[in-house]
Amino acid sequence: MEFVTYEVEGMVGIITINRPKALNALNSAVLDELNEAFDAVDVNTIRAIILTGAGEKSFVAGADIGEMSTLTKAEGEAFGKKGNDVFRKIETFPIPVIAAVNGFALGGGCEISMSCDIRICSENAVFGQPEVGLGITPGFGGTQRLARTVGVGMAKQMIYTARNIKADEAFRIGLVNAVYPQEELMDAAKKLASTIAKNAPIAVRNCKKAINDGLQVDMDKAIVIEEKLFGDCFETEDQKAGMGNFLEKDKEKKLKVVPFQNK
Ligand code: DAK
Repeated sequence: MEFVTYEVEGMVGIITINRPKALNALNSAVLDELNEAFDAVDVNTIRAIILTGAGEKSFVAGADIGEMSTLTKAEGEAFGKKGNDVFRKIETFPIPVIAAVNGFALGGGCEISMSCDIRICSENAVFGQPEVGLGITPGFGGTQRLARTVGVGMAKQMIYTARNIKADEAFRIGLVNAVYPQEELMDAAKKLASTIAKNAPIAVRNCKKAINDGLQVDMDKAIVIEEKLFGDCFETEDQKAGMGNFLEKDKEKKLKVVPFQNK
């Protein structure tokens, strides 16, 4: 692949968007390769993914404005669908995806970070939805996911004004969970991913599905979704080993990483 790299470190996969000359802007080739990279993840051995951008300046500076500038209506729709399909794949990916936002996260960059489960960023990160300044609406889910992430009023303000915000403001409004010096960001992302990876994989997956699916329906239906995914954990090796270790009161065993098995 030319624009996306995929590395494995233990139980953590690292996907890097690598087009630094264009500040990692998303063109069709990048979107295709991202799709391929997520397809290549062996979810039976990998338990969390980190998504980041190459270089120290930009996570993703948006959809590729050069490529978009000449699109017809039909091509624009097809480009939107290509992006939305990849973003939805990330959002519904069976294992957690952490966005390590290492600089500009504008337009499609902000949007792809919001399709991840968790966002952390470096101190130089800048978030924004500048689309209305370019004569378009956010097209990769920004109008939907930003409102769900930071609340309707703040999302409307950011989208209508096209104002960029810095890392500290992104943290204050809940767009990112934590801010790190640039040189500490990847280590922090790996530590977070490893902490997730040490927990029971079926339970973690079911939590992701319960939260995602539950948010789409009313509370009565959401509770039923949780009940089913809770029940689904029983009789698995994860549940037997996890509870067994606790009941054995073996401190050593309780604290060690349990080799949980996938279904
Ligand atoms: N696309 C293409 N190239 C980009 C780019 C982008 N989004 N952002 C930066 N680049 C390129 C620049 O053109 C420049 O290339 P060269 O001139 O060196 O060849 C190189 O990256 C370095 O950028 P700058 O020279 O501009 O660097 P600066 O440090 O001065 O500025 C910046 C950094 C991030 C502030 C600036 O580059 C900038 O404002 N970039 C554009 C940010 C932006 O507006 N992004 C949002 C794009 S809109 C839809 C589907 C999708 C979308 C919408 C609708 N549908 C189908 C409905 C999504 C839209 C967007 O994401």
